[in-house]
Order: sequence, then structure tokens, then C-alpha cells
Amino acid sequence: MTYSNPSDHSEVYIALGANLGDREHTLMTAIELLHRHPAITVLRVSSMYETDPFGYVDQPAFLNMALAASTSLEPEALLQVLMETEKELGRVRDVHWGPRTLDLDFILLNNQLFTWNSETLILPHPRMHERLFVLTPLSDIIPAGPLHEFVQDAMDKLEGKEGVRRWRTINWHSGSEHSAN
Ligand code: PH2
Ligand code: MG
Ligand code: MG
Repeated sequence: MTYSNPSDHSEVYIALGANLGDREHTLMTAIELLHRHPAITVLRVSSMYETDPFGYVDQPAFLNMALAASTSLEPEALLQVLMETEKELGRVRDVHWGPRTLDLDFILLNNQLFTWNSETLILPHPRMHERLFVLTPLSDIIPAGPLHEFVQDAMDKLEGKEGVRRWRTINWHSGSEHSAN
């Protein structure tokens, strides 16, 4: 699949999760660090949700959220920034599906359901529709349209299967777009 984007900016969605240390502080710092990146502007931020661990269940509860951002980075370059940010905020252990101080997952590109497929990155995230801890925050920030309906449908199918509780709402200062200078 080739990547074509009429403007030089993409709108991307990122799912955030944390279940070790000061979860709330780590998530908010991650959002600030991403926003401070010269090629990334965080546009919208979901509520924070406390969620029961999914998959590997013998670990602490997560805080999960999602954000929408505008970026001039190519998808693979954004993925690198996400991994560097995870590292910067102290992610050390990497047990598959295990506890982590910060997880940043790139889940959607340009409000589209089928957009990217490379060796290192598949978008949309292939398991997002199975995870209420991804879908619930996403539904807070996704505009009305086919993708919102897809997210809502997937949520309806999963209703009651995972514990997801609203933890707090976030007021994001969306007015602070980066200027060119
Ligand atoms: N992340 C996982 C595995 N399980 N469970 C919840 N509730 N939230 C997560 O973010 C999460 C998980 C692997 O990335
Ligand atoms: Mg993850
Ligand atoms: Mg991850």
C-alpha cells in the first residue's frame, strides 16, 4: 500500500497506557513531551480511564487514554518518536503484554480504516477493535463519521467484557498550536 497525503500533515491517533509508578503523571508528561516535539501538535485528549488488565491479567490496573495529533512526520518516524518517549519516561521491562511505566501505541492514520502496512507498522492497529481500553478513550476524540461508527460498533460488541472506568477528564490546551517560527 502506498502512502499519499495531499497536505504535508497527517492526523494520527495514539493510545496511551501505564500501570507502574505514578501513572497519571507519566501519561500527562508523555503528552506534553509529544506536543513539545517541533513536528507534532497534540489536538485532542480523551478522558483518563482506569482499566482492568487485559490479556495477561496478573498485573496492576492500567490508566489508559487516547490522543489525536497533527504531524508532519512520516508514520515510521512518528513510531520512532513514540518509542524514544517510552524510553525517556523510564520504560525498562518489556514482558510481552506485561506491566509498563508507559505504552504509546500508534493506532490510526488520517481517520482511515486501511492506510499503512509495512514490516514495522500496521495501521489501523490490528487488535484495536478487540480492546475496550483502546476504543473507549478513542470514542471521546474521534469526529462523527464512518470511523466513529466502527469504533461504536466494536464497543457495543465488547460491552461488559472488560472493566473500564472513567478516572478523570482532561482539559487540553488545544489552542497552543506550534507556529512556523
Ligand atoms: N496493554 C497491554 C496488555 N493489557 N490491559 C489494559 N487494561 N490496558 C493496556 O493498555 C494494556 C492491557 C499491552 O500493551
Ligand atoms: Mg499496547
Ligand atoms: Mg506498545
